[in-house]
Amino acid sequence: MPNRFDLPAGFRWGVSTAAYQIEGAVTEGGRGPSVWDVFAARPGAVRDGHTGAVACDHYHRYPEDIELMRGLGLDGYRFSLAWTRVQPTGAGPVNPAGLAFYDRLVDALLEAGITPLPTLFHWDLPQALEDRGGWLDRDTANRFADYTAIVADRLGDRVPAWITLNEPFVHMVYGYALGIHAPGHALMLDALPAAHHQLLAHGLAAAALRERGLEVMIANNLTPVRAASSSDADVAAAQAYDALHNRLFTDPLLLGRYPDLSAFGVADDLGGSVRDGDLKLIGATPLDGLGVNYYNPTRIAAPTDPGLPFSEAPIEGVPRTAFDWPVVPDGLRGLLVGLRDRYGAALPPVTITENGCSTAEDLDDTFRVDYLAGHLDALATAVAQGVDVRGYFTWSLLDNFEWAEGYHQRFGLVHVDFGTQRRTPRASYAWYRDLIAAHRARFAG
Ligand code: IFM
Repeated sequence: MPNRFDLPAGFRWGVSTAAYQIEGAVTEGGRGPSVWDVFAARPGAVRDGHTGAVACDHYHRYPEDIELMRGLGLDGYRFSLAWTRVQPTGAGPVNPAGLAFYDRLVDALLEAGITPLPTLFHWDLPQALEDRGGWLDRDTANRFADYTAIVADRLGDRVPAWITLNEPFVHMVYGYALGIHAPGHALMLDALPAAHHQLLAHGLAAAALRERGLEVMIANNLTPVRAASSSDADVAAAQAYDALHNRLFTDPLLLGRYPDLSAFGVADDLGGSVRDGDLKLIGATPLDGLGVNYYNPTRIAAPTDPGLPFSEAPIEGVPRTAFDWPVVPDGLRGLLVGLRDRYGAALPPVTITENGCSTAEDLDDTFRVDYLAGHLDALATAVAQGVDVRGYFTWSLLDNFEWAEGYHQRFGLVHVDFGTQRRTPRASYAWYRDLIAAHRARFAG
């Protein structure tokens, strides 16, 4: 296969997953309940009452899944650890069986020649911590630092780089502002302390990782924001949305300050949660890499109701995924160039830690192949335009539990029959495998 994507030597190829979306085995090995176990059990919370109780049964089938990864020729595998396997109540005693599972997973990955890239928190907070306020409670950040130290002490001899949080924006908005995800709070702007406490947790965990000589990353869901028109009102609305979705989670890390949220009527202390010294702490450990999860751009217009300073406008005339998300590959290029322009030398090397699409269940996978090819083209263009991008991890290896959508959205290179747990690689699996091999061949010898 000719290598049409002009990406540099050493560029790293991977896939991404998350614990609650694939592991299943939620009552095995001493695992405690997370907010997602409790939320998914609520009638009406998840489409068709689906839960992650079994998911892809990866807890038992991880050797088969690692064989699939080996078949792709991956450099890296991004997965998340379930905090409640390590500490069933999010604090206090360690659960040896939980740590042993991740020990086995890491060893099996290394044996397959794949570098593990763990995420410490991908939305499955211990329910015991939620009962004490979850991310609205400042102390959750301290608990996260303790948990980080535990797993870094156990796995840090074999795992060089760590992602602290996955998509703190999405977790705050869906979990705390709108109530669409666990833990199901609909607090609107009163959810903002959940953003600050996640970032504080990042800062504390980053220090713990660095003390142990480990590399630190974070994975943010970022979207290039376009104003629906050049009118002052639309442009101002787009700036407000950009501050909330993107800059709230990158400015404190890279510039040491929060963006101006005055358009939301929010002061710099984010609902009273920011204390003296917090911003210094959040930015104190420089990131070794910024993880970018990109799915689509956002088009924003002036507000249509008084509650928020923006409204979302449709993006017309482009293909749409099964999730109805617009497919705009060039948005990835624009996002990356925009990050470089905004943060300059403060921007660490970028890794695309998620990008992919949900499609219909069938195995004719042209849509996914086109999606991936388009985004890799856009990525290569961003690299040619001077953005330092070191790797690409597609979402996802397997069809899995897609949160409030249950098993209805299929993002996998590999189809999963959730009745039998049979894995069947789709056409995009072979396409990605050949792409990785062609990229390597180009630089071999
Ligand atoms: O499945 C999710 C993942 O958990 C976080 N980023 C977006 C993916 C697709 O919705």
